[in-house]
Amino acid sequence: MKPADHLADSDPSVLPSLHAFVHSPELDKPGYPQASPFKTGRAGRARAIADSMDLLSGDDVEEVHPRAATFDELSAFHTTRYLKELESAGRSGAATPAGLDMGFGTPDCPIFGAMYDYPALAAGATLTAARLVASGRYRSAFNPSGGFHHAAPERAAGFCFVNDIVLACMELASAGKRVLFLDLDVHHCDGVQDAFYRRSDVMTVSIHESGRSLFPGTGFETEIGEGPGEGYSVNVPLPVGTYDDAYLLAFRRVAVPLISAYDPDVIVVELGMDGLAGDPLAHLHLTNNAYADCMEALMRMGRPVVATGGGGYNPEHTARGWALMWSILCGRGSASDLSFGLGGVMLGTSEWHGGLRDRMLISDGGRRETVDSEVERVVSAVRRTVFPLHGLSPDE
Ligand code: OKP
Ligand code: ZN
Repeated sequence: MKPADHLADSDPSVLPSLHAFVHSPELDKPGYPQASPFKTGRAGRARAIADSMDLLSGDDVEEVHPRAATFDELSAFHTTRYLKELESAGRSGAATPAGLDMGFGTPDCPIFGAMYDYPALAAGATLTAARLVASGRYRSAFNPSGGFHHAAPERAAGFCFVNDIVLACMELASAGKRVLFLDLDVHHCDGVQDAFYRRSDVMTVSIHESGRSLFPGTGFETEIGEGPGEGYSVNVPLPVGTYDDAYLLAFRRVAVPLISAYDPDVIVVELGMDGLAGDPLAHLHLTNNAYADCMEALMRMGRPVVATGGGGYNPEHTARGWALMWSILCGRGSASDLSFGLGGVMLGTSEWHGGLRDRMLISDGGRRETVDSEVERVVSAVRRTVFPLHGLSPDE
């Protein structure tokens, strides 16, 4: 089929109607050391906000408790010696020289008691989400405790010890699915991109703050995949100060046409909330409306969706953002927006009488022009190099 045949949204009536929120109280237990900016409590907070808005009840919603991924399951991507070092560092509280080489004991990936168990459970939750969706009975499944996109087969990095996303994408691809991975975290998904750089059965699309100003320093528009994977790794690096409309332009002009042309069986999306304005680790200027608008467009593409959390270092804004993401994933986005502040039935129970969306943020004129011209440059560059590989025209 020609790409143009896929530009229309598929008929949503053929999609299954169940939605799974994958979480368990065990994932709320303290994980990383106090001093780490990575707060595992965000998922439970998101769950509590969603619950307070009745977004976890009804015939079409299930709360699913995951089990930990087994050593064998983790070995699908990570090496045995890495997993053994991870296990023993957690148990003994110290890394061997080999463990230090694997990235343990850095400020981002410190040694702590749960450094094997927590990532194994988080990965089990993402695998559970992927399996629910692969069963054909679920429209969406969300593990807010997932999204560890930096971990490599034999290396921990950027708070990530086990790459749950790679494991889930591998499993979906092994089941014969055409997988689209979309990464909306403010950091480039280097671990996921590297895993599939030479493959065309998993396409990765990452929209992030440029590696010129942010960790991990990769994800430039020139990285487009290699060999059989050429055109199947896509990067949209954004400048400091990128605001909602500029972000949405990148999403609409790059991600949407490419996803339509790729025609995936399933979409996996990483929903790091660290692009929000004021995030202590990054420098974009987004509101959660940008993430919400992207997710609504993604849902309209009519494919089942596996969603994970990710970064987000203002815990309260991140939790509210994930509750908002869940409202869209479970098909109640606009309803949960409108039922508040209007004397709606949920008024008595909700923590969020004003709805989950942020106020708009206005970006000042000078800053805006600088951002616009850089975003336009990057968007045209990606369209010029990647679009023709998918039978798409770079211009209009
Ligand atoms: C993880 B995720 C420099 C410190 C950089 C890394 C942040 C990792 C973010 N060595 N810290 O993508 O939100
Ligand atoms: Zn991040």
